[in-house]
Amino acid sequence: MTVIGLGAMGRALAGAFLDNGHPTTVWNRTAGKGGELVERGATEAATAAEAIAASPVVVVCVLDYDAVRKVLGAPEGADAAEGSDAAEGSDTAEGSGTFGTATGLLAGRTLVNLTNGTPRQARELARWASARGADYLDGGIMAVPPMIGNPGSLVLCSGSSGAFTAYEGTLSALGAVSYLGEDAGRASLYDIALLSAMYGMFGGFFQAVAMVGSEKVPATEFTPLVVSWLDAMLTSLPEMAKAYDANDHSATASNLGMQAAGFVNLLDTGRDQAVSTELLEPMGALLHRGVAANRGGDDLSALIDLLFHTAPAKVAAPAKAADLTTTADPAKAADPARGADARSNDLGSE
Ligand code: FVH
Repeated sequence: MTVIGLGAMGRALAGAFLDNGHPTTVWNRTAGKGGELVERGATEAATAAEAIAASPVVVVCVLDYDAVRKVLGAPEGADAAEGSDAAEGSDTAEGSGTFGTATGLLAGRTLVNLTNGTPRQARELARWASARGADYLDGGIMAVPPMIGNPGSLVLCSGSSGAFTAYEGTLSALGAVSYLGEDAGRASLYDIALLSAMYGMFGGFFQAVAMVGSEKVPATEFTPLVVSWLDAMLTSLPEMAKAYDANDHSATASNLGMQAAGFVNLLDTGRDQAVSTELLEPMGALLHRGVAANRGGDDLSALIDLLFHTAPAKVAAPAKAADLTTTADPAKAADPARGADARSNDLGSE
């Protein structure tokens, strides 16, 4: 294995490969981060090119796609996708000193990019890699570095099914691995969606702590209540998902109109307590839009419809829960062709 990028996550990935007995070559832009891994048996390459040349599988985990492109010598945007770039066989934008001549070395190798990015970036890089004879797998790591290789770590993968079949076992050193199909952008889409849910939760927590903090209630005293309340609310998500997929938001014990009226109190209390309402305002506006769109009698899940700028033609069938928690069989990959009938969303004031 080769691991490019030795930040907190790259070091954890390389460590897990070593722990599982995979000979591992590492490289990082700034020297000096591979010491502990070398002590554990890794080989440190002098350039990115040398690292790529060392292994059939090259895992890249750097800050963002700009960094990926610099490391691989891939141009940005359409040029990257079309494969008519000037970088082929030449040095990267950063010159040959640290990076080496990387692009021409990818042919016949599998590039596994675990850097966070957008579905569009993943698809462009997949086309760029494919034009250079490399198999491409994109991955979303649903774990923080200490979780890598331990229970609870999940890596979402999509892209080349051949590469996934060949290296699923190797990648499982990192945790459970779930394959989401040939579309290289799918893993990133799921990753971004899950992070969206996570940031919503953290935002709610920050607001709650600030709210009670305005009267000097310690966060540590209040947080157990937040945790048990969120635990209870989490149980409503599968029902909301069912309502959304069925386009039937009628079953409700807590209708949207009632919630819109109550939400005003969250904003007013923030103002009274001198706590910013910037995290709350978007949800308040969406609730208001729901009421304006005559959805006040519906369940809160009706708000999901309002988030689309254009009505989605199809909604892909949901993956089975098992697909996301266990090492998946490619045959079980989510298939957009299984999509439900076209939805007739009321887009409210959109
Ligand atoms: N850490 C986490 O909690 C999350 C968990 C989920 C997945 N993310 C994503 O993983 C990618 C790497 O994150 P990281 O935690 O390793 O990040 P850092 O510790 O900040 O290390 C950044 C590495 O990227 C290298 N780098 C930055 N810019 C460039 C560049 N222009 N060319 C080459 N390499 C570059 C940096 O190198 P250096 O600064 O040491 O020279 C580090 O190796 C990321 O996509 C997360 O979203 C992590």
